[in-house]
Formats: sequence, C-alpha cells, structure tokens
Amino acid sequence: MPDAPPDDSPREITGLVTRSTGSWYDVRTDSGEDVRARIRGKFRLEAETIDETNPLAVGDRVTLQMQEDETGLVTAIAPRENQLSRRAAGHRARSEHVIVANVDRAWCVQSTFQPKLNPGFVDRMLIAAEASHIPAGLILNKSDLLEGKPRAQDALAFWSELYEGLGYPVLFTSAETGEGVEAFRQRLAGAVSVVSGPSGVGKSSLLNAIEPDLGLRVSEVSEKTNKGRHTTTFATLLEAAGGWVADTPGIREFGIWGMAPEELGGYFVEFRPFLGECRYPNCTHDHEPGCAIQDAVDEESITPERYGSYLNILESVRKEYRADEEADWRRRDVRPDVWEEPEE
Ligand SMILES: Nc1nc2c(ncn2[C@@H]2O[C@H](COP(=O)(O)OP(=O)(O)OP(=O)(O)O)[C@@H](O)[C@H]2O)c(=O)[nH]1
Ligand SMILES: [Mg+2]
Ligand SMILES: [Zn+2]
Repeated sequence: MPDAPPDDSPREITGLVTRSTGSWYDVRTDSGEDVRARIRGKFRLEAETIDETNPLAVGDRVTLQMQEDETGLVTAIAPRENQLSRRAAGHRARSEHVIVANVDRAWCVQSTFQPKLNPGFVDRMLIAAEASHIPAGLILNKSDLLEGKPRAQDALAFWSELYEGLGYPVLFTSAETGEGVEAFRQRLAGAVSVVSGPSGVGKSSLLNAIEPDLGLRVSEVSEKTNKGRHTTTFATLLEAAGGWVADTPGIREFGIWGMAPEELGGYFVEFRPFLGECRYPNCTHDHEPGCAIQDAVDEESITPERYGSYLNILESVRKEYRADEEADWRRRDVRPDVWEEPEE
C-alpha cells in the first residue's frame, strides 16, 4: 500500500473535458464526478505560440488539482491521440480551432433541405478528418423532407453513392420520423464520436432522438434564409448509446487549417492511387502538364464533382497559406524588403 498523502497536500485527479466555454471547463473525473475547472495561464500562452484559439478542447484528458472551493485547476494536459481542427472564423482566422480531441469517428451532418446539402462543406470536413487520420462518415438528416420529391431523392441518392463509393459510411436519418436513428445509435456505441456541420441541420435533434434524456436545446431554421440560428453555442461531450459523442456549434464554412497547397490532393482518397504519377513531384493538379490526376478526371476514374471541389478548396488553401506565411513574417518582424514568391 502506498503511503496516504499528508492532509495538506492538494488532491490530484484525472478526467475528461466534457465542455469548454473558453474560460471554464467541465471535467468528468475518472470516479464519475463532474467538476468545474480552470486552467493555468501558462497553457494559454503555450496555445497562443502554436496559434491555437483555446488550449483545451472537449475530449482532452487532464489532471486537476482540487481547490478548496471544490473547483479544479488543470495542471496537465495529456498528449492528444488526434484532433479535429478547422480554421478559426473571423478576426482569428490565422489560428487553429480544435473542435474535439481524441475521437474515434467524425460525422459530418447535413440535411436534405432547410438547409440543403452542401457538398463543398462535406469535402472540406472530410479532408480535415483525413489530414488528422480520423475515420469520417456522412449523415443526411431530415430525410422526411424528401417525401414526394423524386428529383431531390435522385440527387441525394447520387451524393450518397458518391461518398459511399469513396469508402465513407452514409446514413439517411430523420430526427422527426426516427428513420436511421437506430442505425446511427449502433455506430455511436462504444466509441467517441463528434457531429459537426452547418447550423440547423439537426445535430442536436438527432442526439435528442438517440438519447431523449439529453434534452439539448434546438431551434427552428430561419424561414427567410433556410439557415439555422446557431443554437448550440459550446461543444459538449455527451454520454449516448453507450459511447461518447460531442455535439458542436454549427459552422458556416469548414475552413481548412495548416495545409500546404501541394498536400491537399493526398487527402482526396480517390486521388491517392495516381499521386506518384504526375510529372512534377509537387504537382497541385490544376495547371501542370503531365498531371495524372487531370488524366484520371478525363478517364472518369475521378468524378468531376470531386475534382471541381478539389479546385475550389485548393484556391482557398493557397490564399490562406500565403496569408499565414505573411502573418508569420510580420509577427517575427523579419519580413524581407523584397517579397519573393516561394519556389514552386
Ligand atoms: N423535418 C425535420 N426537421 C428536423 C429534423 N431534425 C431536426 N429538425 C429541425 O431542424 C431545426 C434545427 O435543429 P437543431 O437540432 O437545432 O439543429 P443543429 O444542427 O443542432 O443546429 P445548431 O445547434 O445551430 O448548429 C429544428 O427546428 C428541428 O426540429 C428532421 O429530421 N426532420
Ligand atoms: Mg445544435
Ligand atoms: Zn498532378
């Protein structure tokens, strides 16, 4: 038996971050209690130096030093197995927003209508998941709204086959009728998952359908814009279906973080068999001669939809990459007088 600690030494416990508001965190301790916790300033500074908006994300494992008022002080953050990140929005666009840490699967949630499926969003999120080696899947919610709309049904079937063909599981669900809810529940069992997607697609509604006791707040989509009202405001890790699932705030656009333009093609799974075959080793597959990807598009081994999406994402990745580099120079104050384009 180890010696009991002397009475005046602070009690240290470990746990899982289940909610992050930016200043306070909820931690589920390994003995099953929920504790409110704060972090030391040094973690904030460390996060800033690596351009993270927040030092802790839901899914992080932490060590707490218990305070006299029964709140915790985070004294250590365990190294992450993985993290799903996007570019922060607005004026913090030069930093990384970690949506969740240590997950087994990321589900991109979209709806059929109100708002309608946004394949560009899907691709960006799938690319981010691929870059972090997180298995991903697609949920097409509000399947009930397809009733009596054969053309929309065909369109949704097209996208569902496309993504399934790439190896991503696709589930049609309806929080309204219950369709697909059981199938989703089975996918969540025994795993740590995250749902992410635009506002109003029904992420929280789906989790309520799976676990009615959660009682998550939901609200109607704006009639005028068909967009959600950003009802969920903080990421929260919830116990559901014998696993954990993070409900997250809806996002307008899934910005890609920290990717060089020539890396992007590697995260389009169907590009991978052709990647070594381009004439130029750092080919970005949009204008270069002798490009195996462009050939594969011509030969219909790669769909025009995904290639078009690739070109769109490439354009924004290029722009952000350049802006990041310039911001980096500015911050270090070593910007050369003559700005030279980096060598191709
Ligand atoms: N018809 C239909 N409506 C649904 C379905 N799922 C959710 N809704 C409705 O869609 C609206 C938005 O649902 P939420 O669950 O708040 O959406 P969310 O994705 O969590 O949105 P944010 O928290 O803002 O990101 C609500 O009015 C829900 O009732 C569905 O399967 N079918
Ligand atoms: Mg929500
Ligand atoms: Zn190429």
